[in-house]
Amino acid sequence: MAKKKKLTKGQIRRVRANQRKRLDKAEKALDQALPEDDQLDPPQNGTIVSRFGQHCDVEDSEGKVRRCNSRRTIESLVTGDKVIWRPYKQADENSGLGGVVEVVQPRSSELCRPDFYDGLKPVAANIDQIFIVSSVLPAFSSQIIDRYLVASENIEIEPVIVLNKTDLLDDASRAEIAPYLETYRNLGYRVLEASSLNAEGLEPVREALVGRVSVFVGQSGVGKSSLINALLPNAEELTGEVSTVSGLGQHTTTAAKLLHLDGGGDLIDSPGVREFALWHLETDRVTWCFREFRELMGDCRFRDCKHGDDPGCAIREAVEAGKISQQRYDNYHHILTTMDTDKPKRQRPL
Ligand SMILES: Nc1nc2c(ncn2[C@@H]2O[C@H](COP(=O)(O)OP(=O)(O)O)[C@@H](O)[C@H]2O)c(=O)[nH]1
Ligand SMILES: [Mg+2]
Ligand SMILES: [Zn+2]
Repeated sequence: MAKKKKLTKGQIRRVRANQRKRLDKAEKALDQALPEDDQLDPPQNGTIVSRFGQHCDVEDSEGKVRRCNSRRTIESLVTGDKVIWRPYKQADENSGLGGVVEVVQPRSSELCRPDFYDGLKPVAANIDQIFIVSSVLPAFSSQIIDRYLVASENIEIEPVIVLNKTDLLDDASRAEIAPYLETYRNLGYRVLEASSLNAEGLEPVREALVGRVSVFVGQSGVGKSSLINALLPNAEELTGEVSTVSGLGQHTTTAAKLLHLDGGGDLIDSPGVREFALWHLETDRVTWCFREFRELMGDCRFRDCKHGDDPGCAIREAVEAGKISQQRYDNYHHILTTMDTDKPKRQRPL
């Protein structure tokens, strides 16, 4: 096959300008498809409960949900966003659309996932609690939990660790996992144990959710959707078998969906937050996100201490003295070494 000729910088610029023009034109056409002012009711507040491509479901103050599209001035729209929208006076019979999102309110928090091509992508907005769900099938991984903990610490949102599928634990696996859970509890993290299958341990989970906006994260297959179904019998979240080959779940939840808890509080099931973005963090920030390392950060002999085998490293010495868990220390270094390879292509230096 003939080798493709490389474009010159000028050619690349022209191709890009043409693409931008086409995009502008398409977006203008989209906007023109939106109804005129006189076809719309006055603006009102709403919450995005789900988002699908160009469309989203907006819930009004009475709990009624309408499928909407949005103005092209809106850059991003995610589940949990507070918006100002206008209902159509008459729903569009062809498209099923019933309103237009006009403005997104500033977010109090934003949970992002790394997208290999687009960099950071928001998944949920205005959350105040992150439920890190884990299990024994797929296998329990403190490495994954620590990554989620770092991400939670970084955006300063309280994490709660939930070990689901306790019905699958036997004496051996219980003994293996217990020290990890103990480490997290000693660090001051809330750790809950539950089984969505036999409805054990659900009450403490429910109590932790009341009055908060929580997002469920964790590997596919750990039982996030099952837990939500057990907590909210009307939720009807799709669940999927864990593959016997890979030990992982299938991706059954397709869009992040916000659901209401009976006693007040919202929860968001997330399909896309298998992994939080960490590659954009500075090394020092990752160190800071390990909360037991935080207070020791100024105590190392050298200012540029890598907290490895550097002489006089306060963090390593704390590990050697048994004050910091070896596992946490190993996971910390593992996170740092994988940060560069995790980077989306665009963010990597050429
Ligand atoms: N044994 C057991 N299986 C569970 C439990 N919770 C969920 N599962 C199963 O785990 C699989 C994946 O669950 P799902 O909720 O889809 O996981 P998600 O990908 O995290 O949303 C399904 O086959 C569920 O039936 C549990 O508490 N115990
Ligand atoms: Mg799911
Ligand atoms: Zn150090």
